[in-house]
Amino acid sequence: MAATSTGATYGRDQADALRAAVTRIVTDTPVTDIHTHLYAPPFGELLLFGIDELLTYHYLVAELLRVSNVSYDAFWAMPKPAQADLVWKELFLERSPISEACRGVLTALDRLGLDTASRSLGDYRAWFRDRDPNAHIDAVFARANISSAVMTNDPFDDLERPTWEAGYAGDPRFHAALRIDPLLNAWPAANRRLSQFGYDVGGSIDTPTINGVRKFLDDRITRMKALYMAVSLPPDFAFPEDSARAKLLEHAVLPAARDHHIPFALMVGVTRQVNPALRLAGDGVGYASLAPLHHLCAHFPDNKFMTTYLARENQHELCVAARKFRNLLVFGCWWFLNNPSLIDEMTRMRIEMLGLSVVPQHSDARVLEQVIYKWDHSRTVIAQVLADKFADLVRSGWTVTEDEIRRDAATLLGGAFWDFARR
Ligand code: HDL
Ligand code: ZN
Repeated sequence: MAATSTGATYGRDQADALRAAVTRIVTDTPVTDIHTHLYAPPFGELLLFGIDELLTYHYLVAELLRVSNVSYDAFWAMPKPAQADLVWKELFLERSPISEACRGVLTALDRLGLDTASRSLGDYRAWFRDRDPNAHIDAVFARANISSAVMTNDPFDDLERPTWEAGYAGDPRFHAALRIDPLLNAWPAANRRLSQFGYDVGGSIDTPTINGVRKFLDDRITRMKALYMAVSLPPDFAFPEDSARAKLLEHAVLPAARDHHIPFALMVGVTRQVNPALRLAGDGVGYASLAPLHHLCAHFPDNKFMTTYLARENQHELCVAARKFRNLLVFGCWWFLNNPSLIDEMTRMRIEMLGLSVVPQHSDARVLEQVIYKWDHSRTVIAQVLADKFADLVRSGWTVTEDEIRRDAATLLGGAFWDFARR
């Protein structure tokens, strides 16, 4: 919900009123959540919601298995409600839930009107049991003040593909993003799948195979109305290099993104399955070179690159890279960076070096109600940073109107993305 403007103007003598106005406006400005793992209702069980899903989020599983004596195998053998019971007991009752992921569950419950002081898991389960998915999405998006969210759509996912093939016609609350990790990171298996899908691809990456991959990408981008294509990449991602990934990237993926005028999102620095026993919670992080990104931005000027890096140590040089390349848009405090202390550090760095030409945050939500806490916590930090920056401005004698603050907040909370995507 966006409130109407008061028409006020703020100068150096209205510092407190300015800070209050920035906080109110950042809270009131709807956001486009450009990277989530949420799904529109027709995707069925892929759309996760409710207290048991919130409590068994892989961030909490990792934290539970640090403090619990239960074996990995015993935990995975439990039914989900029993897993949630154990998380609740170990991380919320026997220890105060002060980690960001624990605190997030409580923020979500509280903002949905549930009494967290009761600590009654049974009451929470009963409340979620009665929810109608469509109405619940509207209620949750309203509380998170989300105008729309972008899904992560994997054309190789056997659970997701049938919904597209059954004629899914879209949902204004959810946009699609074509996620191509299997194609770029596991070519032999993807090659076999593309053949099964009926695309003319051979074992070697020659011109006919490139053309077959390109047809696949064109088909999926068009069918999904994909806002962008995305891939997550390991810390040692290299480009150029003599590899299947590099050939497919140069000769199929980037030409397709260019011709469809959509960005290509590089999500760099994830070391998959450092501890496989943790399953989805088993991925790690590594420092990555920015050389491949510099090369891609410089040598493919007609492509638009969105990027987020997973290592804290990459963040400053990423801001510098974005200053060098107008076809590069930095986004989000991804995954292990999505914590208030790091969101603050990164958002300050980004605004100081990039002004408003950045996307400060995405939620990465996997469970519907997580968008409430991920955006509540992030808006609080983004508002604090923005208020400080506006305070710096008026300290120089500059004045700023409420409409200008609203304009700039809208840029950070979606406008910069949409301008880039539509450029
Ligand atoms: O690759 C990704 O998109 C990551 O966000 C992973 O899905 C990760 O498991 C995650 O949920 N991070 O928040
Ligand atoms: Zn993600």
